[in-house]
Amino acid sequence: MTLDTHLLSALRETPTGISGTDLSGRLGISRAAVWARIEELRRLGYEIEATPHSGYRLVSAPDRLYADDLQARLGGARVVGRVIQVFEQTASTNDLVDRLGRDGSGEGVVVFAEAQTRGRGRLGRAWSSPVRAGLWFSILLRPELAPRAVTQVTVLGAVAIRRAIKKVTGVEVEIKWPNDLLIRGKKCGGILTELSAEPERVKYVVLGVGVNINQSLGDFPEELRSVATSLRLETGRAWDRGDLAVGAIGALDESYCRLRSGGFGALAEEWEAACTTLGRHVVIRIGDRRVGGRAEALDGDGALLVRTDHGHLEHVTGGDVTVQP
Ligand code: BT5
Repeated sequence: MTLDTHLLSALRETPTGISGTDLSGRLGISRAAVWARIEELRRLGYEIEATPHSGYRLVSAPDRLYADDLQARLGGARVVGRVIQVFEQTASTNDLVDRLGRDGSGEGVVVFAEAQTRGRGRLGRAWSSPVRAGLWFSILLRPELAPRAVTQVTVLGAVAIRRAIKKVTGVEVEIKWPNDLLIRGKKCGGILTELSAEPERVKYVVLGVGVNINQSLGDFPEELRSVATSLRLETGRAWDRGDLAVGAIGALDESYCRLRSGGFGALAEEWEAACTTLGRHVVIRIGDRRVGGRAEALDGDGALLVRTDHGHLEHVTGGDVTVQP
């Protein structure tokens, strides 16, 4: 834990204020050094009041993600969120984490960017990621899975993000197979799972997550305005991105630990309950191929089971779904 993580934990734990002497004792540094760190946090945009009576008191935090503060708010050891990095801007957080995977970093590293210049979806499609409007982040995972079962990671990502959004904002998000998060039929988030694998074994997975939080309609490119939405547009108020980031990391950690101990069944049930694709007649485009039929369930690998019009059961692991009316 860094000094700032300790300092912000202490400030957040004592909303009425904590004295310089207490902070210096807790952190094992001088009162002058505490003061210097407080000044540095103020420069980052933290509003910290200092009074002789109640000591230092955190009044407000800036609308920017700060890794040490996210750690302070998460508290405790975990897999997802073991290490957190925040970049002001990058091309794509999936690329940064892919590099970490290749270089042998341990799993659980989470990389956020406040803006992405080349955020992407599946099949090289663009993902709009304006500065400080949402959460754009990727996680390095090293699950013991066969490559065909990697859809399990997309499923866990979708249910965890859904759970976090519900907990923080109360909004019910629907899941559209395989990776869309929707509110009233409009897309508010998406998951991009990429992997590096040998034929029988996954080396690492990059789980990329985009969640639209505080965009107004004008923040979306014109072509997305009728199909995309943000939590702010749906609720009429802005949300604290730090709350959602902390909620998302917590939920992803819990779900990932469940997956690792063989608990995919429970995640699949949670997914099925939130999925608007199941029970519907769908057409799925996979490259040049089309599969039409009724979406019935998820199989043990996370593939969608589609009963085709000819009565076959197809296990579909990718593609674009159109739900038929
Ligand atoms: C996705 O792809 O939905 C996966 C999106 C994953 C984004 C995250 S952000 C952090 C990490 N780093 C990255 O570079 N990516 C991940 P797909 O199902 O292919 O959907 C892409 C389509 O969604 C686009 O073609 C647009 O139509 C639409 N779209 C683009 N930006 C959007 C946005 N911000 N909100 C809603 N829809 C959007």
